[in-house]
Amino acid sequence: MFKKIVIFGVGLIGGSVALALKKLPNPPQIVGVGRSELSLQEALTLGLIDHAETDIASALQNADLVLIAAPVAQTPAILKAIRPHLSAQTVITDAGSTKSDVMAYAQAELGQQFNQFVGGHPIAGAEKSGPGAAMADLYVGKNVILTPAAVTGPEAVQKVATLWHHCGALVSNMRPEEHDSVFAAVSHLPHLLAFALVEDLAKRNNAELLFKFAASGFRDFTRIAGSHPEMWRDIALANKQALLQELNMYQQAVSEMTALLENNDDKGLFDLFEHASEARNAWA
Ligand code: TYR
Repeated sequence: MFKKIVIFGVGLIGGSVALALKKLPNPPQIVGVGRSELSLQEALTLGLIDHAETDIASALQNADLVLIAAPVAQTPAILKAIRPHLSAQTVITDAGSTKSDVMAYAQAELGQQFNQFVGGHPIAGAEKSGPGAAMADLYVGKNVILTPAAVTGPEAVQKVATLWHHCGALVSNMRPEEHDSVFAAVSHLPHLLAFALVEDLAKRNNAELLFKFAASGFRDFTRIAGSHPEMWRDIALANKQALLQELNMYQQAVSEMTALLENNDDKGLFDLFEHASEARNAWA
């Protein structure tokens, strides 16, 4: 089905798609485009891509699909650059963690060809980044959310769903706003909290001592604080409204916990821990 795929951003996310596609019986040609010459060279050396291309026109020639896998704030510039070279056959999708902003950018930048764009978000990743972190099985059994618009062509949605099925993922659809409020709660908030906790400790005079004795609980809570700073800056700003609401609710939760502790409310603390523990264990 795919003969040529162009990936903007061949890091952990784009590179893992490339590696998964390379395992197909008839793998497509994979062209990488990116800001960093170094990353593209690494992607070539690792065999993630067949070509690194700096000329967008030749990259897009006869492309079946373009995947944008760069930090979300780069999306408008990438769409602007590809628009003049986009044929009616090329489907465009992205892997950004926020969807309302990306859908608005696509509508603004692609005009008539907005119907060839399908917003996407693979719910998979790691705190590691770059081409060297790519894994062929990153998406196996993982969810991918697509956010087609009313005007999106059904064949375009089908093509993007097929791309992710090739990677072993489970595909479902959501409205962009619903997507952004769900992921503000279960992904964006926890990432911000992890960054905040690590930063709070790292700034202290005795940080060295603290980190020396931090163990598995700290490791589990803060793994995602090792994530890509630019990617998370862009996500935080793109999903600012939903995130501010989540931070607000979390602050209330922390206040309630503080009050229970100040009041030596042993029953209150136990009930809260029991309820949360049951919810966590029922999920995982
Ligand atoms: N950073 C997350 C982890 O390490 C993965 C992830 C990040 C998934 C962003 C989705 C996403 O939008 O587990």
